This record gives sequence, C-alpha cells and structure tokens, in this order.
Amino acid sequence: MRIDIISVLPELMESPFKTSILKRAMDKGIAEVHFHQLRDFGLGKYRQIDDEPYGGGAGMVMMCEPLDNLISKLKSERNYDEIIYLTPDGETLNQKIANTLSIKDNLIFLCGHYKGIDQRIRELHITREISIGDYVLTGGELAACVLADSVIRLIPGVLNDEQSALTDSFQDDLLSPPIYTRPAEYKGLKVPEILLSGNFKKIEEWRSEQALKITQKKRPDLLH
Ligand code: 6GU
Repeated sequence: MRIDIISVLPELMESPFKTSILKRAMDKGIAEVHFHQLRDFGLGKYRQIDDEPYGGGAGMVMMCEPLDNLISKLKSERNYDEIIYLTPDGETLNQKIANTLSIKDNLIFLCGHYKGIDQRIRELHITREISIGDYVLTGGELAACVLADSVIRLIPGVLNDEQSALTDSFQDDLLSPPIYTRPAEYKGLKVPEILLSGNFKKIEEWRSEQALKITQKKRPDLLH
C-alpha cells in the first residue's frame, strides 16, 4: 500500500512512521508513506496557500490552485483508490472503514488546516471525508496519523501474530475480554482460575462471555 499525505506541516507526522510496528511495515515494503508539502505548490513569492473566505467571516481557506496542482500531479502518476480529506465534518472513523481501506493499493490523505479547503476541491478530487471523532483538532495531521495507523496495521504481514488483529476490540463489534500475565496473584488479586486450567475450549467460552458482558456494560451502543 502507498499513502500520499498532503499537508502544510508534514514534520508533525514523521515519528509515528519511524517507530515500532509502522516502521517495520515500511521496512518490509508492505506500506510506504510519502509526504507532500503543500507550500511547495503555493502561489507567488510568498508561496501562498490560503486566502480570506468569500462572504467574510473568521479564518482562512485553503485555496484551489495549490491543492489542485498537487493532487493533479499525483493523479497523473498513478491511479488512486480513494482521495480522503481529513475533516471534523467527515464520517466518523471506525473499524469497518479501516478494514475497507486496508485492502486498497493507493490512497491520498489531505490534511485540512485553518477553516478548511475550498469547496471546489471537494467536488473536483475528494472521494471520501473522514473525521476521527466529535472534537476539533488544530489540523488534520494527527487525524491522518490515526487513520494511517488503523489501516496499515491491518495489512497482512504487518502484525507478527495475524490472530491479534482478528481478536481486536471492535473487530466483531465487541470489546476485548480482560487479559493477564504472570504472576498468578498480585497484591492479593488473582488471575481467574479458568485461564490457568489449560482447557482451551472453556477459556474461549469464558473470553466470549466476558467480551459480551464488558461490551454490555461499557459500550451497549455497539450491540445492535
Ligand atoms: Cl480529521 N481534523 C480536525 N481538524 N479535527 C478533527 C478531525 C479531523 N477529526 C476529529 N477532529
């Protein structure tokens, strides 16, 4: 998978892809992330990329021309499956969206800034708009990292133990059951007997029960 990320602050997104599991995905060639500085496509001596909104109002708007030039250049180089605009008014990211995107080959993530992008860029290029939740960030960069992480970790070969993506919270619209490691007793708190029993059928039953119970308690909205 290749992800091209368009931003005025690409440096904000470097470390997540240089660390741990995402780094390993990059090193193995399973995923590649390319950053594009929108400012390089800015207009004039000052490399302008934003301007005041027509009709007035607070905040600046990301202009058509730099975005159109950069996106058109990328599109001339390969076919993109989706061109995603990270914006608080997009559809809220969930595991289903991450699953869908994890089987794509080429994605563009456009990070919004200021008041957002000129509507015509949405009409010309954007195929999908995604938010990471109902709160406002200073820009789309951290959201782009969250989206990329949620997607890249699902690509086969990225996680060591393929099972671990399949047993994630949310993968079946259920939260994960409690987990324990050694010691069997800590500060008087005991690991549930069943987990020490070696009876894997019973253990799986217990985990399913617990997952259901915890979901009922913490996130009843997930159970349709
Ligand atoms: Cl994608 N962008 C911004 N600026 N804020 C957000 C968001 C995106 N998702 C949630 N809040």
